[in-house]
Amino acid sequence: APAIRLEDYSPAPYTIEAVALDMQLAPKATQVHARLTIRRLTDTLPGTPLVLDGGGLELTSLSVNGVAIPVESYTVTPDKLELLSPPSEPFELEIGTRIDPDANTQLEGLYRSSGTYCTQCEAEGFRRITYFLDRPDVLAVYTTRIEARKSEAPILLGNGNPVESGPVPDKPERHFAIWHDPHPKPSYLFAMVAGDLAHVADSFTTRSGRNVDLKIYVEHGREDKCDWAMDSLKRSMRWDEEVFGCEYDLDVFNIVAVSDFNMGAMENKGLNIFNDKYVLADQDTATDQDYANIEAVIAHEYFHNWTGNRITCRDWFQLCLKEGLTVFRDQEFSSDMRSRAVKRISDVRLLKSHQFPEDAGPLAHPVRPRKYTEINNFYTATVYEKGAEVVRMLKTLVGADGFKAGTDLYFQRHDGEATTIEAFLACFAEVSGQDLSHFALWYEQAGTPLVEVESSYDATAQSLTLQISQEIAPLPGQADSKPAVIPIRFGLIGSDGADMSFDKVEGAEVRQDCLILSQRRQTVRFSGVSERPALSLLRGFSAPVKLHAPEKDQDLAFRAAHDSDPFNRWQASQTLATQSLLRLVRAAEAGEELVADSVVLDVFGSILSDGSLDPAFRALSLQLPGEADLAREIGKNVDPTAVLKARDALRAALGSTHMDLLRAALSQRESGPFDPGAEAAGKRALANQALAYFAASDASDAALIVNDLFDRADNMTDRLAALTLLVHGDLPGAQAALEAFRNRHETSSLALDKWFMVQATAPLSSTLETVRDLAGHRLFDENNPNRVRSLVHAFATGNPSQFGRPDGAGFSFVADHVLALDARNPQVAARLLTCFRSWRAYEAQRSSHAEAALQRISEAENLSRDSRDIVDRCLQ
Ligand code: BAL
Ligand code: ZN
Repeated sequence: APAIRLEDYSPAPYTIEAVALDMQLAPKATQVHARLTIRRLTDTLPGTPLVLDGGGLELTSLSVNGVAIPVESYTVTPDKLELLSPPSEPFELEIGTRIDPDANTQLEGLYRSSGTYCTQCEAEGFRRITYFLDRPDVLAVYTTRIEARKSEAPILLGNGNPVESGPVPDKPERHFAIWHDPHPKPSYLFAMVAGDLAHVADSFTTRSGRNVDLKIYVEHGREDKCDWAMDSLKRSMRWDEEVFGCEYDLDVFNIVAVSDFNMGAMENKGLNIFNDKYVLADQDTATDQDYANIEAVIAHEYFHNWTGNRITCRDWFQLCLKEGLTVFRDQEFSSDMRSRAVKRISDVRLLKSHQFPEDAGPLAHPVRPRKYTEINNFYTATVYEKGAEVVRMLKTLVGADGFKAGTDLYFQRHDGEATTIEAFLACFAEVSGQDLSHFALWYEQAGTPLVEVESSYDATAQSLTLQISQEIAPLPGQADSKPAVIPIRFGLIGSDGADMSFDKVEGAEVRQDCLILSQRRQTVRFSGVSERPALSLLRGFSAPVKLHAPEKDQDLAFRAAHDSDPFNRWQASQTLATQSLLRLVRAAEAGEELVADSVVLDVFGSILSDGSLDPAFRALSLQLPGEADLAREIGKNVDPTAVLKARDALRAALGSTHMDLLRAALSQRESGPFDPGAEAAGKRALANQALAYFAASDASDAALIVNDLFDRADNMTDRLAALTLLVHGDLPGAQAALEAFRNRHETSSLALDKWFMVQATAPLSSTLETVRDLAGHRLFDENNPNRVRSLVHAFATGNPSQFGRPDGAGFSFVADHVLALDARNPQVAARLLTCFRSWRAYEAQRSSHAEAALQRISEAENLSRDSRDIVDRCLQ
């Protein structure tokens, strides 16, 4: 497929101003009638052909201004409809198409999930419903009439506000509903749902007094799992008014949860459709992480109403315009709902584990890509998470007030438009008076800058000198990099643990506590520094960079105890653990004895016993870097078995060294009624982290205590934590616990996903066999994306030592699944395929096996455009 390039953007020659859709639903033959009001743009020559996008469509009728048009005046294929000489005056084009929702396994366009008709149109699914200018810069007002058998689909939902509904004359078994959305929108925000659904209802009054009916629709019997989602929605609506000044703009806001969904959720105007994983929660089936995710995703989709829907993207290259900004907004929301420090640490962990490897390998791309062959492959951690980091840096640079003024201007100036990153940045440049042209490089350049800092202190001159450089390693299509604007928040910590003052700084701009780098190499000199400070750099992770600032273990331990910035306190303990683990990896590779460093054991002991710290923060600080994090640090010639051994050795040493402290922490586990809030969740996280180390220790009663927690747990967080320790540690009782878990949750598919996932991520040599068996289990469903993700994807991304088995069998297994899946659901297949992206970092034997698996995929016939794109880039 030819690449689509940003530089080739031009507006469509025609626009579609209004859409009246009539959808006659039937499982195998849904009839769609679209009446499009089309206008030629003034720059378009009369007679210019009109080319509409299609996707596997069957045309059943076609007329212009009410008159069927002769066959010689158009050409049609399932993927394209071309009017050779359309009227030069505004006209109405009526198109009939027939589609088969039941046959739609790719879950784009109109499909059925557990019998419910639903749609997914972003990015290019609307063209699978009718022929259209299916691009985000064509904004139309939609009216949708939905008609279905009343018994099959008593609930009929569309975008916007409900207008009318009732029985269909002369067809007693059918009924209809009409929905009208007054806000012009791109086709990717179209949605429709029809099915036999239950709902919960609530309401919200906006700050200007608009009453909004809120409803969450779910399968019957799941109504009692919607409370948290509804509560999150109301909090999101209020927060967006208070913090961003954004008010809701329709009479209803509907959310529908479906069980077959490619993405997490979708922000269709007034009718969000969700993967049910991000809606349904109760004590028995959802973990604390699930609760936090639901809160964040509900907020994210709601926030899109302004950042995405009212102001949308001119073209798909601008995807980060809505996604990066909206992720930033949902992160801020969660920070306000929970602990800001804990949220920041969690977000940075996610960024480093998902985005950094993407940015360092063959799939690296700028936050705003310049070309794509399949846009579905650009819903990436780079566009989303790095995109959010870029917005965060923008806020740091222009300040909180400048940021507020900039977003106010953006909302006011671009409301109702499809726009660009340039237009977005211009708002902030204008209100702050800052030139942001150099900063804009963050949108253009791929790769994670490596910032190296060497410091020297001169006691006589009382000065501190930093030699700073920044560099991005060469990437495919990006041999050289340019230096970026990098805001480095910092502090100089004195021996008393407090931040020190200094007189002046030369060699870089400093604004408050922020050093602003802009050159490849800079020498920065602080004067008036009264003693050698401990240097705390990149506080709050103020820029998405890799920081190398050599620091002794003792200095890291000092900062882990004293840094006034909680993020850097956490980072100091992580860096310390990482350095220690990397030494253990080298020892494991050399076949030496693995002896843990005492300074790490001490620091972890202090955190464990420091009751003054927030439990959630302590839990995070006690977590070791993951196997994949260590592999990323090692960078090349990675042997995941050595990494696993090193990590296991340190876990065991931590457990055995601190057995008494751990026992004490375990005894503090709280009982009482379940509370899903952040504070109670933090206590559970700490208790379960302590349990994990205890399970890794040489305590003779470790297995007993874990089994006991599994049996007694009254919530999913604790039950799953115990099950994971039993299964991953191959402890006595593991098989019985797996069976008990499956029996208990046989009818909850989200809980069963966890049952598959625990087994898929066990770092055991038997796991591949287990996973193979599970892929043939009666409860496995290869058509359900969540189930595939919980087994195959979890194995490929959450089990580095077994996916990366030295015999290549892990790679081969995943490749088989990519190929099988590709024919049914290319989007999910291509996403699974991205787990190979770091294949060149393995040691030689493993990387040759991984390459062979990729070659086999590449040579398959009829590979989808989605998978072709990923495999080609991985092998390039
Ligand atoms: N727009 C796709 C799903 C999301 O990012 O909200
Ligand atoms: Zn989004």
